[in-house]
Amino acid sequence: MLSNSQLNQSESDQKYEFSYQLTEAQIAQYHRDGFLIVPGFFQSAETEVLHRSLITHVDEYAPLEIQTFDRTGQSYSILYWAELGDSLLGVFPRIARIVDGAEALLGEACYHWHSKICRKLPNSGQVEWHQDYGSWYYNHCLSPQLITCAIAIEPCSLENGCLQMLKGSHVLGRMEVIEMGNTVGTDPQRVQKAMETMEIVNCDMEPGDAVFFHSNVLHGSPPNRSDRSRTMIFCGYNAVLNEPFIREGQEHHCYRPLHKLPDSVIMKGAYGAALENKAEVYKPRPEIDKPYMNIHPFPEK
Ligand SMILES: O=C(O)CCC(=O)C(=O)O
Repeated sequence: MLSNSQLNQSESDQKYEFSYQLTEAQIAQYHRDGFLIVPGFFQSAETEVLHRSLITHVDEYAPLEIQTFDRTGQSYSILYWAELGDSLLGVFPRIARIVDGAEALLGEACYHWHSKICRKLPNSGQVEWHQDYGSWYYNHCLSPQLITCAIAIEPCSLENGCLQMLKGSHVLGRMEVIEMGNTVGTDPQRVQKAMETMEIVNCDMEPGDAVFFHSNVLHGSPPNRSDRSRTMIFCGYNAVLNEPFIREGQEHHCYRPLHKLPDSVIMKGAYGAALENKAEVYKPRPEIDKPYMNIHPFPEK
């Protein structure tokens, strides 16, 4: 465990302190559009720590990922975790600037829902258009008071399958999900109708850039048609008052106190072994998490 002295803000933290507080204008933009891009939310040196760790430990990390197949049979990889220990993966979702941003946008206190790393290898599949609450509804959250902060670990462009947001679509409310590939997406007829009047925004991002998005905003990403991988970390939060009203099967999503860490934690190296994540990683179980993610058994890698 980290010691209190590591957790406490100290004078040496000062040099890593920037103003990460979201402005009133940014908060208003989030409520209008359903998402908010924050360029340079992290320094590239910070995301590079994560990037290097994933490359160095790929042999431990890759078998813990699940493979998701899109409608065309192409796949991409996701690693999930819900518990937050002191490894790099456990520390990242506790960083103050992310948690404070999530709370400012939600307008209330939150706890960690789950996080994931989505890797789209060269020439890999698309993420179908969906709303996160389309699935999280089935995890027994009464309201869509959930938010995600996605941070680019590698450059993300249309060519390598960047995130795309349908601006303003969070106001449409939760839409039905249907089976696509071995996962689910929002009913394409509804997505197409929404696209007649709403703008698709490509989240062209450099490492360290972040996008906060509402759990009802329609989003997805096109296939990676390039020879460059596209890796992002997604940190998800739920309002404390919105924890699953049926706990059974959702124990990993129930409220746990969220111990925030100083913004300097990555640059100070105040985390445990880079990927002590075997204890933290959660593999969704098709019979319990349906239709939350993969609805067919996961092919073993
Ligand atoms: O990695 C992506 O492009 C999007 C991932 C996503 O939205 C999800 O897994 O819910």
